[in-house]
Amino acid sequence: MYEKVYQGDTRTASRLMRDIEEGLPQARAEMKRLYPQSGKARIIGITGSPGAGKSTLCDCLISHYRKQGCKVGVVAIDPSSPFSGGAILGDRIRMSRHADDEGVFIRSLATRGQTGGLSRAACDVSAVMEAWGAQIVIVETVGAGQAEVEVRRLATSSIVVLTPGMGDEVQAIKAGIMEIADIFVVNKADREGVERTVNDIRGVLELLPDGGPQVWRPQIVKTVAFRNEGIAELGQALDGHHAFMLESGVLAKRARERAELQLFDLLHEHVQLKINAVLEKKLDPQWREMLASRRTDPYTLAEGVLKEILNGDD
Ligand SMILES: Nc1nc2c(ncn2[C@@H]2O[C@H](COP(=O)(O)OP(=O)(O)OP(=O)(O)O)[C@@H](O)[C@H]2O)c(=O)[nH]1
Ligand SMILES: [Mg+2]
Repeated sequence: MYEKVYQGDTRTASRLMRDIEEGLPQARAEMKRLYPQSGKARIIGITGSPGAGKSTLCDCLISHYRKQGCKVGVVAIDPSSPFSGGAILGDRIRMSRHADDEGVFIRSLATRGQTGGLSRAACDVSAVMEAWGAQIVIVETVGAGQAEVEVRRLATSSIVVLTPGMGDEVQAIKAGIMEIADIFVVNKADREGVERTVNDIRGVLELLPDGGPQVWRPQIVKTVAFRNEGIAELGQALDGHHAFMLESGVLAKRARERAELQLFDLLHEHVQLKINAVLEKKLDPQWREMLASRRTDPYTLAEGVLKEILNGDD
């Protein structure tokens, strides 16, 4: 029922994504079927502070890869902040020139505050995009926090976007928060203070221990995204990183880790659903009262819930 996904039908692909989110068995069966074919797309993560220019860069990269004849999927992660509605809307507008392009597939995802939930969802979405034909999947998240870390695990190349005059952020890199970048983009290079920011990043990178030829040295690229400047260089840096990942065997290693993580996330989700179901039954007003008045204790209750889950009477 999802055959059209493989012919590049965007609507069917969207439906499959929705159905898998809703946990429909036929969607899960389809994911099992397409899994062996997936895992070949390049997944480019873009993170950075709000307003750094991630969506604009994303738009530039879409054009860059479309010119090379690649189909491109974009996953925009909604940080579920009060601003996110606007941000996502803005993203859609900024990328709207690709809206009618059948070779571009843009999809927003909401974070649900649950560990692993986001990477699980992003994993599924990018697998479907791949089945739909995407050779490149770009994942945009607002920097800082769990979402960023989770997306990093999914990406084959990670871009962290900085802008001039972000002294504090470079400090954050120093503190290790952003040591995760494969490529640093200093966007808004039309503004004052670019060289200072570049030098600050360079200074931090010099502090990294030389890990030898098996360890990638992060690169720095300057861009003016809204004028499409520096995008060819960024494309080159991305190609360079990808080639390095292939040759060094890191790509294969990351793919293994990703598959294990996906297994872990899925199991986590299954178990969580079971816990919720049992708790819903067990935690009636009487139990709540007993717990509150300490006539029973959470230890005993947890053991009881666990027993019920293990007996698997669902
Ligand atoms: N001066 C300057 N402005 C830019 C540049 N690139 C993007 N902008 C502008 O910066 C603003 C934010 O750009 P976005 O691409 O929405 O940034 P973002 O990081 O996706 O923002 P959020 O998704 O809201 O976190 C927009 O008004 C862009 O036009 C640039 O190179 N120079
Ligand atoms: Mg954005």
